[in-house]
Amino acid sequence: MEAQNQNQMKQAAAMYAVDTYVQDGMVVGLGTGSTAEFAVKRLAEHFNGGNLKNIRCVATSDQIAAMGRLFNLPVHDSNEFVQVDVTIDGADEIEPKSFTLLKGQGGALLREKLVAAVTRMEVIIADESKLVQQIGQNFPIPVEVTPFAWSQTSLRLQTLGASPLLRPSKNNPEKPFITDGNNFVLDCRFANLSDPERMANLIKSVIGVVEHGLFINMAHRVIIGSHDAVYEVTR
Ligand code: A5P
Repeated sequence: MEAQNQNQMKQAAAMYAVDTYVQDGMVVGLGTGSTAEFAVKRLAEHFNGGNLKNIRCVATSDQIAAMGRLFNLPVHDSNEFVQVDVTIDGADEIEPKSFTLLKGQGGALLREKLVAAVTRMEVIIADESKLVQQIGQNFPIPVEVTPFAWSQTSLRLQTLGASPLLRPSKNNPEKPFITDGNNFVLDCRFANLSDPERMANLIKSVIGVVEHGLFINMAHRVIIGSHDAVYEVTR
C-alpha cells in the first residue's frame, strides 16, 4: 500500500470520526499513533475555528499530549474526570467480528487502555490494512512489564507459549524502549492465539506484567478508511 494513499485513508477515517462522534462540551480522549494524530488535527481545526470550543481533552501518551497542546487544544490531567465521553484512537490489528484489538506498537498501550476503560464511546480509526482474520496475525502482543526482574517475567510468559523479545529503544537499539510509565515492553509472539480473551486473562495474571496490548470488548465503533470510501464496520 502506497504511503500517500495510506495516509489519505487514515485521515479520511479520522475526519469522519471527529465530525460524527464529537460534540461540543464533551470530554475527548486523544489516541496515540499516526492515525490518531489526524484526529487531533481535525479536533484542533474545529476547536480553534469556534466549533467544539468547550471540549476538554485527555491524552493517551506524553507525545499526543504535547501535540494537542501545540495545536492549542485544552489537554487536562485524566484524574480530573471519572468518565470520558468519546475517545478516538488507532489500532495495529482489528478483528472485525468481535472488535478485538491489538494495540501498543507505539508503546502507549497502558494509558490507551486506562483511557478506553472509562470511555463511553471508544472509536477506533484505521486504514483497511489493519483488519485481520485473527489477532496476532501481523504483530506480536506487546506486554508492558516492570523493569525489575523483567527476564523472570519473560520466562513466566514463555510458559504461556510466548516467545518474548525485549523491545529496543528507537534511538539507541542497545538500550530497552521505555514507556511513559517507565516500564519495558516484551513483544510476545504466540504459537497459538485462537482465543485472545483467554490469553489476555492469562497474560494479565503473570507477576511482573503491568498491562498488555489485547483490547477485549473495549471498542464500540470501528471506522475504516479504504481506497474509495470511509465506512463503519458492523459486528
Ligand atoms: C500506540 O501504542 C498504538 O496502540 C497505536 O494506537 C497503534 O500503534 C496505531 O498506530 P498507527 O495509527 O500509527 O498505525
